[in-house]
Amino acid sequence: FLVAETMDFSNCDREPIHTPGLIQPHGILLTLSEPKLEIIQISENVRHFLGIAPEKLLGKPLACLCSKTKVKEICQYLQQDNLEVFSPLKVRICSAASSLTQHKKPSQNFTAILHRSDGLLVMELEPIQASNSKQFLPCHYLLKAAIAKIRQAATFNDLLAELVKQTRKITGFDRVMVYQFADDNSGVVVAEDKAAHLETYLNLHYPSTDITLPAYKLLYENWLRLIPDVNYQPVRLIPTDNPLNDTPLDLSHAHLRSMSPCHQEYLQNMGVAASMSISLINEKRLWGVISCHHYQPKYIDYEMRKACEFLGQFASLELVYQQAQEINRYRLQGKLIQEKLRQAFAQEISLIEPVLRLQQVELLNLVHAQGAALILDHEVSLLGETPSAEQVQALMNWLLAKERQPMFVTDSLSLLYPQAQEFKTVASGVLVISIMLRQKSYHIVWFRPEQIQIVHWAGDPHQAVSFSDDGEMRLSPRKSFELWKQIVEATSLPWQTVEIEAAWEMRNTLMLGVLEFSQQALEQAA
Ligand code: BLA
Repeated sequence: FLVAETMDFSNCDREPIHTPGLIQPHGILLTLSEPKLEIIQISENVRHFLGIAPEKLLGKPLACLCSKTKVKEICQYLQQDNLEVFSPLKVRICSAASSLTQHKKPSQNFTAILHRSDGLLVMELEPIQASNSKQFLPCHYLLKAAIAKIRQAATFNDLLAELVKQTRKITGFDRVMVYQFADDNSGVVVAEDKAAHLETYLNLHYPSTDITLPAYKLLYENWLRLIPDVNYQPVRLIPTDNPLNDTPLDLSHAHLRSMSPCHQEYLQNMGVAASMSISLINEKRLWGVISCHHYQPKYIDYEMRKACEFLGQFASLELVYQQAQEINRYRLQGKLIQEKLRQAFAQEISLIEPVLRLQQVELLNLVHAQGAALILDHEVSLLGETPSAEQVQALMNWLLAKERQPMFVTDSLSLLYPQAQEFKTVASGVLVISIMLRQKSYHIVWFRPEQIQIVHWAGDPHQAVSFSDDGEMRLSPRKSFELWKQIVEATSLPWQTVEIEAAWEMRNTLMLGVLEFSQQALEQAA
């Protein structure tokens, strides 16, 4: 077992999490040959569930565990291309097995989930718990109600809020979050629904290292992952290696796959006792996960898992739709601002006034900035959160000496211009549009704060997440957050393509204004 002190994090991305040779103990995993359906591998806990020594079952036909009719039914299923569509089967362990048992156990009902891996048929058996049938409403009614609510969401943020609320409602987890990935694979908690007594994780950021590349791959390939008891003892497969190729069985698509010790420790340090993750996929990219935490062990049966998986797929489509809507609304808002400006230019004789007369929020919202400076020759006007006029002037002198481009964009100014460290809290990111005409120069500079400031404004994360004794360990969200802070030091949120487009459009509008203005000046002079 790996411990934090001895772990070399740089190797994490190479950890073969898909071939642990181990499963979680809440079900039995067996591999079968085809077409004979002989047992090739079986998990050690078959002893616990059925009272049968695993070695006794190796090489035996599946029929020694269930009725011949059931085996026939399974053989029919195997004719289909996509086993997942026809899973699960209900399997009753019948008297045929009794000759193999050491301690007779009453027969039990299991859900059998089938898929193929490494040339073998993998069968996972999860016991059907009596309490499941007592569920007040059947799963699909709960799902239907949840989807109806989610569909009503009018904006992107409403959608996220409703998604966590409904997921928590149908599953009963203590905490449900939407964790969204950035382009660099770091992430932020963008929505949360939780039991009232828990502290919030909303707006907390984590570095990309908290989810390794193989883990991303598996989250992308499988819509759902359940760890019903984080503190479980892993169970061995007997034999560990697939005899067909003498390598550990690929468990990428096995529900029971044992989790990486890294992640186990992470969840333990967070105080989490059960976890479920549902992938959110946007245009073939892992956009985020619905991350569900419980502070007691919690099992979710296969039917409900399928319902949650469907919820994730539905939410993924809605996210894509709402995101496109949001961009449309944003573009429309940009157009209205440009129109206002054009009209103002037609009436004014000054160049700065029309822009200043825009409402301050409009000018800042145009590119989602916190501050802006307008510079006409050497005259500087400031709006919102900005460096001082002298600092802005010095920045422009540096920029103009360096390059005379119509546009300049960066989300980490101090890397290029070290003096920017002094004002990184308000201006780690800058977006500049410049017009230079007949010896006159005209610039708009938008400023964005260091990312970390945004988190502080949203609520101090140091206050938000506290841990008992092991708050010092690297594998905990607070330590992760510290790491993320170091990574994003003096960096703003990246400027998005639509925002850069909006700034460019603004430059075109200004250009027209400048030309009109100089035309008027020429006419007056004549
Ligand atoms: C997996 N880490 C994950 C997963 C999530 C996170 C969502 C996928 C979980 C799953 O498969 O069910 C991270 N979960 C978070 C974060 C929050 C959350 C950030 O709820 C915030 C609230 N993790 C580390 C380090 C390593 C690491 C240092 O912090 C590597 C050394 C690894 N994370 C790691 C691995 C997995 C993982 C290996 C895959 C676990 C597995 O499927 O076996």
